[in-house]
Amino acid sequence: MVDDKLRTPGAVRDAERWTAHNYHPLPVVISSAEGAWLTDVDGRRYLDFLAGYSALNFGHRHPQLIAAAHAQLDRLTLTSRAFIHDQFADFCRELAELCGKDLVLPMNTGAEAVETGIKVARKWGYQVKGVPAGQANIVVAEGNFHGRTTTIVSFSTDEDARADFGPYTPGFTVVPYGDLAALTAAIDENTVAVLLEPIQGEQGVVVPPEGYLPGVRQVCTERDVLFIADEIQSGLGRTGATFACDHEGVVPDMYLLGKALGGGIVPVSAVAANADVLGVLKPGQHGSTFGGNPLACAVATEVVRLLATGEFQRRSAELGERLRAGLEGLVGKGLVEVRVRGLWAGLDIDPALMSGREACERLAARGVLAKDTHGSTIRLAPPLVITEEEIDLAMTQLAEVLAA
Ligand code: IF1
Repeated sequence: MVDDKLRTPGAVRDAERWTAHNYHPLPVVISSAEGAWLTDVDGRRYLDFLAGYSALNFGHRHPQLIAAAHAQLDRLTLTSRAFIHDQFADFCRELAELCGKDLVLPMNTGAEAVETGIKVARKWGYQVKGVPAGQANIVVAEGNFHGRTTTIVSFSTDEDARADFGPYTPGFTVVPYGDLAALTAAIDENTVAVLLEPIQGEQGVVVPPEGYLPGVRQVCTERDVLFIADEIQSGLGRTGATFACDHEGVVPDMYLLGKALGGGIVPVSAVAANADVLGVLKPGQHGSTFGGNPLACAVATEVVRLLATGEFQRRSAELGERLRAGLEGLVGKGLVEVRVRGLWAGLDIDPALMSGREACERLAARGVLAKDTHGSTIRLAPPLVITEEEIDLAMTQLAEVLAA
């Protein structure tokens, strides 16, 4: 018997009472999880098709990641960067090698990696490119999502994310996403960087036109502008490759990484770039209390080793085709459009049928957890450990929700 109405356990009311209402969570109270499965306080199980917004690419509590965390917890958890620790070099070297870059700068959240990228690009602009002091500008895309700091929301085009947080940080030019001519026209002599998601996540998994990313790469090279790829959500296996940029053979000047880099255990983010870029930073010019801490490095090094085999990227590519087939079979049966890259999909539901939120509530009542982005769009991003049967199960439930 499918319980079509989600009960609102006492724990939901309690949470609502004691927290700021900056989220509108589904009324589901999770108490444990393993792999792609969650269990709530009443013992009901759910298939996780959000995976922490792609922070759980390796599933909940991946044994190798948990083991790395346990081992480090029993040895050393924090030193600050005032000293070095024995996990630091391996993490930075192995991540730099995965990225094909000289250097890594570890931080904690995705927004901190984005802020680091912005600061480094500006300093590089003044000290290397020769942009006049205070004149640096960075080209960004409409529909971007790069985090929630006041500087990052300064260039957001989402009013919910931006309104009433001014005064805003200047120095950003917004152009339509996917429009190479508009981006090229926006670059002037003071442009120090182009900052883009290779696929826009929060916008609903928007894949740019073929050739766009190579075009951006070329114009940045020609105009001596840094190409900064925000791979915080799209990276680390999600799209069927190590990085979303890989699909078109594009190598950015800076990779911004986060989410899954922490293995779903600790916040870990990082900027990877060559020495001519990250080398502009001198001691005392940037930092973070927890950035590169021993626990974070121990877990993230294991994440990099999981990715080094290519197994997760292959799974994402192969199973992504099953996800694509399942979703494309629902176009015209409640779905208007689907966008899929690896195990990452954006679905536009017929607005006349229901909102994305309503679809997610009905999916949750049927044991599948997902999240709406805007309006009638929902994003699916299961852990990369998902199986064919679990994908089929989720597709069956989605079909029934759309048909109800
Ligand atoms: C929320 C979604 C939103 C990101 C990209 C940087 C960051 C994110 C491409 C910042 C973070 C999270 C934030 C979370 C919901 C989720 C999200 F797209 F993933 F669904 F909001 F757009 N670059 N995305 O996606 O990383 O500082 O959060 O570690 O804020 O509601 P963070």
